[in-house]
Amino acid sequence: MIFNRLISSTQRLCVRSFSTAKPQSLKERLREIIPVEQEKVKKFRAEFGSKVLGETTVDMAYGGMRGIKGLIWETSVLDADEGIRFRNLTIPECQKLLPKAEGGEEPLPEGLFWLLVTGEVPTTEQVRALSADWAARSAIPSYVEDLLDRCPNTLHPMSQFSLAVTALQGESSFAKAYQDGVPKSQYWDYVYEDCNDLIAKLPAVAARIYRNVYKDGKLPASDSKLDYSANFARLLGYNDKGFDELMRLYLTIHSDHEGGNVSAHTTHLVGSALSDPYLAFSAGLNGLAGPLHGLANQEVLRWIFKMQAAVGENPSDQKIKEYLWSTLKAGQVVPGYGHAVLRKTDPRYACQREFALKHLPDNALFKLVSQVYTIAPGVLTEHGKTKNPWPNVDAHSGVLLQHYGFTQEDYYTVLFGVSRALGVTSGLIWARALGFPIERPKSYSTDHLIKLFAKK
Ligand code: CMX
Repeated sequence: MIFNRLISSTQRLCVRSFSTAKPQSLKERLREIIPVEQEKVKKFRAEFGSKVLGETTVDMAYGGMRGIKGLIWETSVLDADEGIRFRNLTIPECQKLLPKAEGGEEPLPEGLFWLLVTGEVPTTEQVRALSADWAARSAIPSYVEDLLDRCPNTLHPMSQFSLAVTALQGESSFAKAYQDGVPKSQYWDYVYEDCNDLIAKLPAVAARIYRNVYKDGKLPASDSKLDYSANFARLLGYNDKGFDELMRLYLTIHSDHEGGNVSAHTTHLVGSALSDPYLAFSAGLNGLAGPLHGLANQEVLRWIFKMQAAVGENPSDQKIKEYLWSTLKAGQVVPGYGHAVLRKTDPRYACQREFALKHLPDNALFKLVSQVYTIAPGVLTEHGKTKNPWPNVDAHSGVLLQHYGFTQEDYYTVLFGVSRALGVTSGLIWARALGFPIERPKSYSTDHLIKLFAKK
């Protein structure tokens, strides 16, 4: 009952109208919401803190903690069948409700960040102000530029990305404030500043890596009049309204996927030691760089190209089926398929497919990916191992990028990383606002468990 009452008080806050001349800033709004949420959590825990969330079996402990309910993540929840909801909004609802660029149809990731942080859909004015705020924070220190310029082109873009984010740590307001003895009640304020600085600086870092590795190393100046995605596109070297729209959609949908995935959980875990957001996010990036997680977007493209070489142009369904089986019989995974939580087609795949149907219906690679979509679930089901034979986000993203001439697939996970920052930093802000403690789950050795269960 108490809980319901608190939910309604938060909802009342959510429907406030914003009619002042200067739009309320994200931080001002957050300052109002945090005490309400702190009180809600306090009362909820007082009443329900001893309730059981679920049991832990021995297989769960050995099986990557799949299904163990042991994390709080405020910004999104993933349903096995429906897919992701960002603060209770599905992807199509976000596409409809979040503010757009002038003449654009896809949501602006700035608006998604506002939604993740506050639980509220921002106005266009609020989003424009956030774009301007990020533009003002976007410069990166020269030592980070030097560091990236010294990296060999052979160093994977994700390693360079993580390296640069760790190096940006020298900018952390939170680390400085902590050394100065800031009280716990103010942690969120400094973490908020770091998170916004970090997000703002990522396009300059990511584009520098791209330009160094694949182009002549020269970058244009940031354009503070453009939204985050369009400016990022220009830094990368793209001046194409279609690509701007793709970036807006891409950066929105890759942002958050509740708290248990490797990049989100790693960022959350490292942040719980009060490592600042730069250190926490660079750790998360190292997890995203794994082929079973974010690097799968690179792996998908490599796999598709190898398949193309093997099956030729306009392949029959039978040829694709045989190629899928050859991958599985070689003991490899089919990249872009399967998921630890989802049991249906990922709505992030579905919305990218919609984008392709609208903007590139005749693209040969899109047709091939669509053909694989009609065959792979059947083959994976027959193979009988994966619990989810349906495609995930990574099965589609590369095809869209290739259409716009963005052909360097070993860079694709960096784009995923720029987007993932929006979700995991929102999580960090709330973890500090709600005073979450250092994470420390209990572990056992096999011998201990044998003694516990099999001693007689
Ligand atoms: N191809 C072949 N085998 C697969 C498979 C796939 N796409 N997906 C799962 N399997 C296998 C697993 O390797 C596992 O085999 P073993 O029993 O031999 O270990 C078995 O099926 C059971 O796995 P699961 O419970 O269905 O899946 P998990 O929760 O363990 O793993 C995931 C999830 C995503 C790592 C897995 O489906 C996979 O490896 N997919 C391919 C890589 C990929 O696309 N990753 C990106 C995910 C999205 C993201 O994070 O970006």
